[in-house]
Amino acid sequence: SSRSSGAPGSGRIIVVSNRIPKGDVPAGGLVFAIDEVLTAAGGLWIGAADPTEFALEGLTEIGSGAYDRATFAITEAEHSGYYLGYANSVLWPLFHHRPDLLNFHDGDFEAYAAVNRRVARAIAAIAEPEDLIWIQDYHFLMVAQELRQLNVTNRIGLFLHIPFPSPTDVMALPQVAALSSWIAAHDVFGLQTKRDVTSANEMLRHDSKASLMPNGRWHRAGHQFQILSFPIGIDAVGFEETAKAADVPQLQLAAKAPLLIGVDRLDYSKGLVHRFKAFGDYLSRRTEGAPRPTFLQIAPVSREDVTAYQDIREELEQAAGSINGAHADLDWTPIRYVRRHFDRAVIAGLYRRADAALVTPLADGMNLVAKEFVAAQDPDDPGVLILSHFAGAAEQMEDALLVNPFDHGSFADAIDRALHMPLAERQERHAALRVSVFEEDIAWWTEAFLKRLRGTNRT
Ligand code: ADQ
Repeated sequence: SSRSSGAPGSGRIIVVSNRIPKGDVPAGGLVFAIDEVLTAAGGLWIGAADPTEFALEGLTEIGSGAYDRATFAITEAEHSGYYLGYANSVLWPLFHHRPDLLNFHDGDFEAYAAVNRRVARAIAAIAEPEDLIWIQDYHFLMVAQELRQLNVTNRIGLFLHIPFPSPTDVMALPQVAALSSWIAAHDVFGLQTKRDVTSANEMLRHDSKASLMPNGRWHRAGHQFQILSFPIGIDAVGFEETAKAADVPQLQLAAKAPLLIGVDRLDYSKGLVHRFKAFGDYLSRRTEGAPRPTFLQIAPVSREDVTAYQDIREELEQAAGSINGAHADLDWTPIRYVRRHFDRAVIAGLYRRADAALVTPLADGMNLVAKEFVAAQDPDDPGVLILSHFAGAAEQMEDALLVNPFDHGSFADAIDRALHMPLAERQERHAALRVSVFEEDIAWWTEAFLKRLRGTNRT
């Protein structure tokens, strides 16, 4: 159904994400990737303004240049219901296999729906028929459906950065009956892994209105849509350059002391308590006189206003204290737990300096730290990546030391193996990991998604 002024999808790209940089775009991370895409293709980036007392309709321009940036308004009450509530106390725990942490509050879903509706109205008011609409993440699962109700026929894609819930867990969502219609309103619903696609397909199989066609596309209520995996990557070349050039901060480690590193937002999905305990198990088994390892865990707090995040913080501090209490000596602190934020260059330099990385989430859409760590290594003398089976990254990174983070004994074995791995095996594993990190990088991801979205046909 081509229109007068060009085929659908040949126009601007309109990106929607909850977070939008208000000033300079920080190097690295998703916001950096979006900046790159829009700088090359032109378009508009829409994100949430800081909460205020009243929320006006429409968009406020906050910058223009190679592309435009604009914000939509949300009220303080909506921030609490939409962001802290439905997005981060319902969708986040559920999609990370933690239905036990679900926290339903009256009005939270209504706030989420209201914000999604306002975003949809703002987009509908400015979208040209050829524009591609690319929605980011779990904050906006209802925007596409709202757009369709406003008769917007543009190509609409969503990329979910977090895992898709299992068919059983998803039943804990009060809005589960509506979820498949939210998904079906997109042309392309993108997920991180094949495992996620399987879960989403499984859920849709229970929707009597949806049918999977022989070409692999879904059909529902007169429309076609696709559920596909696009594993997100990093700017591998840029990250490697940064790591090579980085000045490694003075760590004051004893000579020959092995360094293990972990870098995560402080989140219960990242498996930090299990990680600390597995490291504690490793220390308990360490033979007297063996080098004394240091585990540097960098974990800045996030979402401090959500109770589950306060709880995990306390639990982690307790675990660190008790392990250090049991093993520390006058000149040795086994766990260094740092809550600060650092420049990417510092993080990159620390990765390069480390002998092993512990990337061991209990659930994670992808986990970019695993990829950053590989990109940062010196190929001649690389560190070892210890990676959880439950990180989306495990699907592409089979040459890491894959671990089950719940099983502290085998996890401790993996730490031991990493710290004693012969150079030839380290090089071999790293070389294999490096191929996927550099080939399936952030540019590859963006291109793969946009190519699908452009090439799709809804009817
Ligand atoms: P996150 O849950 O935020 O992202 P992740 O993919 O690990 O998780 O990205 C974190 C980023 O923040 C990394 O680039 C890391 O270097 C950086 N970072 C963390 N702590 C830092 C600190 N103290 N100082 C500086 N930088 C720090 C979500 C999903 C993931 C998915 C991404 C992208 O939960 O599974 O990989 O989106 O899709």
